[in-house]
Amino acid sequence: MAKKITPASPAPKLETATIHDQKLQRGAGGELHQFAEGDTPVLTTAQGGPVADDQNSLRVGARGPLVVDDFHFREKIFHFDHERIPERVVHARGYGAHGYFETYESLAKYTRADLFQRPGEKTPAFVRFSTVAGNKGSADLARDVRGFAVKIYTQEGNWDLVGNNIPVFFIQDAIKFPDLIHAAKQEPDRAFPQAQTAHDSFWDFISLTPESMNMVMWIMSDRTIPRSLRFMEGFGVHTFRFVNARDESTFVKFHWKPKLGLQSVAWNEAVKINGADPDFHRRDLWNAIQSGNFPEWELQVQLFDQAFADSFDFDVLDPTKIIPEELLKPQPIGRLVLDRMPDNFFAETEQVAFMTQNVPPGIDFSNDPLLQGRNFSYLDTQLKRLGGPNFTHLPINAPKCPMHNFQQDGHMAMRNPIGRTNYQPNSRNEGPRESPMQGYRHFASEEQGTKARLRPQSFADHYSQARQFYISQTGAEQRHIASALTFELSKVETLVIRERMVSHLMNIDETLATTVAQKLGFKSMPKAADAAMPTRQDLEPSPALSIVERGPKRFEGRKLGILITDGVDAKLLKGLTDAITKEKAVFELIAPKVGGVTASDGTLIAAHHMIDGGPSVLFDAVAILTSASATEDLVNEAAARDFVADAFQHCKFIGYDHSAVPLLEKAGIADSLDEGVLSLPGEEGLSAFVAELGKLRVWGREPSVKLGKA
Ligand code: HDD
Repeated sequence: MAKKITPASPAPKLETATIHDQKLQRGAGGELHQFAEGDTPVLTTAQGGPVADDQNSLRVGARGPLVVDDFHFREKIFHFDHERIPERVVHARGYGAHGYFETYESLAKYTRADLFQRPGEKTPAFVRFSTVAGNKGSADLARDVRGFAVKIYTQEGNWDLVGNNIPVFFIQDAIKFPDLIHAAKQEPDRAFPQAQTAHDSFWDFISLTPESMNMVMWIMSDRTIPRSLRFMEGFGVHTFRFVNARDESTFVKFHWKPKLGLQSVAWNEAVKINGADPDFHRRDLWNAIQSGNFPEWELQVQLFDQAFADSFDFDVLDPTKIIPEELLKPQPIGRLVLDRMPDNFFAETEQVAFMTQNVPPGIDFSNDPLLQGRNFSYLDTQLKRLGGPNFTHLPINAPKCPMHNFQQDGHMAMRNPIGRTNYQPNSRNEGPRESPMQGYRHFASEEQGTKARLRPQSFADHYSQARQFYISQTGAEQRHIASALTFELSKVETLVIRERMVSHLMNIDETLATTVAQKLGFKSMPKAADAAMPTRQDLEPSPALSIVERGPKRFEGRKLGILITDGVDAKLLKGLTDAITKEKAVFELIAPKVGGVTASDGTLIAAHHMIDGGPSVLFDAVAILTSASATEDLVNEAAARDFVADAFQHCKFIGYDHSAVPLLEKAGIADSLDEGVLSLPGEEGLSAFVAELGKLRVWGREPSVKLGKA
């Protein structure tokens, strides 16, 4: 029997913690208890020495100099000075949550991966969502790709599926990643713009990189301004391999599908949310999980063999291409549920280290050159970020399965081997040995070729799928793409870059190109960009690519904002809030004063926000329940008028009672009421309103409010 060298037990749990200003202590099972009254622990230095005075530094005389004897002061300030670690070079702003992955059926036929063998088995998981370009403190609603990184702590090691909410990428070769990111982030001489691609460098690089055109369509679509992290898809992007116990391989693409469906905001709304609540996505995830509404995604896979790959119009190794779902239907294989927030943001969300190279036996890589380049980059970056090779000792990164090896020493080593033998083979019969049967076996693919810096011809079609994406969108979504391109290019000062971009659009869709050119004020159209391959006009639209087509058709998980005043009809308000709760949605009350209002029946109702603090952009739909006398004051408040006008402009459903009509008039919408503005009183009014909410937005209104027209 091999003797255990590295203790396999999980890293030690914190004994005490302070959460939300409460003093807490961990019990034996890891559960948190509040300290008993009168049982407050004594403050100590990091060396364990009890502290007598934490309010005043040591000095000579009341008004004299400080002295270096003050080891408590020096240690405290030293530690504070070193609190920050380098932020991630990309995906710096992120938010994480714990949960589990549950397997539906055994996938033994395709993969030997342990987590996919037993139906119903749950495996712990941690997910970190992020934006890409902005710094750690940037706002949540930046137009940007969202990272969707999943770490699953399987019994055969951690599996990191480090994906995005978009299934394609900008570039085909990892060697271009530093250029892409340099161009996207703040320009180096001026350090702006923050968290935005609307500047010369980004579009200069993009317009010189035709392979990015499919991704350009995705990032200019509403995918990059999601309403909630809970309402977006995730994708593994690359083609991977499943490998079964007989070492047979099946290609696989991974997709996360949100249970609550897809939803995005309008651009003008995103801009305002960033001001009203820069933590909008964080707060939303926090509130959902803390209130027991656990977000859930289904893991679906597109499985295919070499024959399918050979017959497909594009190269399955090209990360700028998808396999349309209509062509190859994704199969559901399990679900991911997020049910717990981290105890400590830094320890978990900040220190979590995702690495594409982390795959358990049964999951393998393909020859996608972007994936292979990533497999180098992530390990390297963790060393820089976390300061040494022992970052796997941090509880968030440590596997939750037994592990034994001879790795030792290094900065901050926590898991230290015991005993004399730290090598193998050894004649003492000590320590772990490799296992050809249990261990990871790389798929034995046959490879040959000339060593050279090459790009295959099968990667050369840069426009066909960009066109397919565009023609698969609804009219409203196509308008948003045109508006987004116009907005971004309007911030580009170099005219030739604007023209170069429009010349690419000519290869994607001529109407789109012309619309953007006109909105930018072009006097004439540029000629279409030279293309390595002509755009295929025969690709069928793929409805799966549209967010609106994939909408949830229900209000579950969404939030209604109800603007109330003194004298609000108590029965109507209760009827509405009950109906919303029944839909498994939530509501928040907005009032002139956060202290609340006195309702028609005399009850005092506290509000969640004052009107300035709860603009309608924070809600999926709004209702306005007032009394006639209070409305007289309300019409004079700019924030109240904006509340209504913005909700209308952002194509939201609006419910109102009759006394609110003067406010609708003052907000300038009374003359253009449509099927999305509904009168509430009466049971019929209420149920009609709540039923309509499932449509989420009245996009048909948009052309009349000229939303987003540049
Ligand atoms: Fe990356 C972080 C996703 C290409 C190099 N990447 C990072 C994160 C996500 C992705 C979600 C954040 C992980 C976290 O939350 O900690 N990256 C992608 C996707 C890509 C991609 C979906 C293309 C399909 N990335 C990519 C390339 C390279 C990198 C081609 C380098 C050659 N990515 C990194 C990195 C980061 C990173 C520099 C920064 C911080 C980190 O890794 O931990 O190594």
